[in-house]
Amino acid sequence: MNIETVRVPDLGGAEEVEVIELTVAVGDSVAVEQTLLVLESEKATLELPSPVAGVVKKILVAEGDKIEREGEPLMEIEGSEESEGSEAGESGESAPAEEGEEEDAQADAKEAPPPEEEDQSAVETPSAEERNQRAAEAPPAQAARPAPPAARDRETAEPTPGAESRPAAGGSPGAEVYAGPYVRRLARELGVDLRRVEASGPRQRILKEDVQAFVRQRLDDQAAGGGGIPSVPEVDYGRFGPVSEGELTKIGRLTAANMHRSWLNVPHVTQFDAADITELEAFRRGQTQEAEARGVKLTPVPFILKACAAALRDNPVLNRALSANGAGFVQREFFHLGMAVDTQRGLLVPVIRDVDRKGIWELAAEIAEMADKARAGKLKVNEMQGACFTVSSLGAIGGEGFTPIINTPEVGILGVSRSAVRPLWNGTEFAPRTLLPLSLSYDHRVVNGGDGGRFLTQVAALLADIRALLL
Ligand code: CAO
Repeated sequence: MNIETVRVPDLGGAEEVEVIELTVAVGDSVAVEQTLLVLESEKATLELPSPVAGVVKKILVAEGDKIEREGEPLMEIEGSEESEGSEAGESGESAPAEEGEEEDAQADAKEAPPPEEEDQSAVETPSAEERNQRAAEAPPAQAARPAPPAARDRETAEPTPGAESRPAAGGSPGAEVYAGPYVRRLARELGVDLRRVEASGPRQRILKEDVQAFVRQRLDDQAAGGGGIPSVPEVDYGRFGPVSEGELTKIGRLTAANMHRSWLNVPHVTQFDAADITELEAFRRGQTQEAEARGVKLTPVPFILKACAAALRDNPVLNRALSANGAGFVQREFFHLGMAVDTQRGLLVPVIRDVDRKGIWELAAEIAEMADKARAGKLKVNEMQGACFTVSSLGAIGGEGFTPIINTPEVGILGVSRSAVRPLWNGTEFAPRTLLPLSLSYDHRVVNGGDGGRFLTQVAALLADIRALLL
């Protein structure tokens, strides 16, 4: 068995290098060209490859160590039989010799192919001469993007085990990217998803420069108009007629930001239906005296909230929230409903808690109280938090339908428009019925059309026969 000493390569004029990452531990089996550690000088980073296949016997440095002398021993690797006879020599020899060649050294280190899975010993370690030759021939990092060799598909499907084939942080399993540990750490620190970075290294390997270029591009995009979305050109409206200017209210600014965020992030679908509320309206009118005695105005809104709570109970998908990483969900087991209130200062959404446990009169009183508080600017922060789903009623204002924007992180919102008496075919004739237009917007990442359809159909059915609300 041959012991290979891995040494600090030619530093190409750098005064000192730092060991920024050890990617193997004593006892690890390593393949030829597998990265052993990452060195960084002021100008470049260098992933030091193993000259042989074997087992790490000794590690003579620690992360953070600063090294000034070339040739200093870093690791000892006991070569396996297959790799003996390799002409690689000590890895320190394979680094570029001339000053100013750090970048080449990096390209050189990246140029070396990853070990083949079938027969690692079959991969020849290039001699120092070959390496320098390759480095000289290597295209600049950003200029050329070599086509992936055919073998890459296989590597993607069955990644080589070890540090270099770990999925990117936050990446989904199977979505492999090829990058060294230093690049992965850099990406983690900068919050860059490596799956979105275009690789310019050999075999689609992502280089440090690729991550930097990605970040630069993002910053440029943002400067050019917000996350890559083309900006709306500024217009001098005064050229076309008299104008005046004003400021959005604080609530208006918050609403704008929330709506924009929801619109950009959430794939909205809106479904429409109309509830036959003829019976509900007859019942409601029959309660006029009772309402006066209680001092509460009974509008359709409490019935709508109650129907939504029941439909949420029976269609729990609408009562979910997508988890932060998009891979799971939170199922709410409570039924707090937001209710959009139009105020002078802007749109406010107080939350009516535990709608499923409250009666119609109690809800009617609470809706009126919350709407008054909203209009008087007296809502407390906690009175606007914790909603599962929102109802936005424009019934008192008018309109036949609209497509409400979801109040994220909720996944559904019901828009209610103005009811009207319309002719409805009952099988033998057209009969005058009071129809209430409903529009349900939902987050299509969480809610499918079937879920949305069932939910909305149930809401309409409950409003058509409010006796079912008691069940
Ligand atoms: N169809 C027909 N009439 C309706 C109706 C409907 N869908 N909904 C309510 N009405 C009637 C009520 O019965 C009431 O009539 P009467 O005074 O004759 O009884 C009248 O409209 C006024 O109702 P209201 O506004 O006092 O009370 P409400 O319970 O209907 O609504 C609230 C309360 C807070 C939802 C409402 O006042 C409001 O602010 N709506 C605007 C919400 C909004 O801005 N949504 C858009 C958000 S997205 O930008």
